[in-house]
Amino acid sequence: MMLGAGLVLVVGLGNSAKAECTLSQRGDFAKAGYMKAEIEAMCAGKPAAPAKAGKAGASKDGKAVSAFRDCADCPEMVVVPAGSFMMGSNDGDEDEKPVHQVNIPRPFAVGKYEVTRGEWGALMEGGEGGDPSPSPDSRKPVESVQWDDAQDFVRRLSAKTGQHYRLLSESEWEYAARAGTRTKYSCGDSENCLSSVALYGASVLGRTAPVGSFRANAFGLHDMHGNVDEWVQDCYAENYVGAPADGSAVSGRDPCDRVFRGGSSFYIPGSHRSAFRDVHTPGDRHFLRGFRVAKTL
Ligand SMILES: [Ca+2]
Repeated sequence: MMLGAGLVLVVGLGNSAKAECTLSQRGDFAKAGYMKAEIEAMCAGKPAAPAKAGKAGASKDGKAVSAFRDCADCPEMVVVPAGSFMMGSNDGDEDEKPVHQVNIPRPFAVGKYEVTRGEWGALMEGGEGGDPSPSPDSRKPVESVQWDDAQDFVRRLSAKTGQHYRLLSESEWEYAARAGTRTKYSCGDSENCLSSVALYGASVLGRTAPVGSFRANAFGLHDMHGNVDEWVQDCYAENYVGAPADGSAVSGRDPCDRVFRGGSSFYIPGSHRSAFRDVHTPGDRHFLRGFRVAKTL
């Protein structure tokens, strides 16, 4: 297992969790725009403050990204603009080819963060599935979520709000992760930059960070790289021959193997590339796998 440069977050288990940050991690928080008192709070295991508008949450034109919620306990959402991008990579795995253009025809909303334990618990009380991490921190991402669990969550969220919530399609996810870039990561090609936007190479005790602990991409989205893997809607196809070019999800026989994206905190940097794909059966429940929601506008 490759260890990220200085990004080991050491957290004790149990309700008396004690957290410490390395100097390097404190530096990453500072670069992400957090003030000293906020960094101390986060390193003491308290929830992360919201991203800094105009810094972590700035759009490419420098304007602050606005976020919204449809209810007090609902995930915070960011509007992603329509646009086109080149999906895939010629420098990655075979299933990332061929590189092809995808057109996202209209804006849609994306969860600013991975779905958190708090959001999961508020909506899924009495529901099936989901096994939040042993950390008591409600701002950490929910883990051990089956693809079917995620579907249940978006169904309930849609019913509660009267809005159309869903998972992202795989192409929407890559579009949102790239945020206008064609580099390996949203911040560039280097592992050094990855450490400013993602928790990766973590220790077993500090395996996830509160959402929003790292710098947002140009769309104002946090943790697209790292922290927990994120289920998307699509059935897995072994390459992009004949793949949808309009942002829609790949459908197939149900059940089919489902795609997840972004890499988790245990993975090596190459697994956090914007183009990297992973797949499992929809009933698989892995402790570093969660999701984020999308909303059709
Ligand atoms: Ca993630």
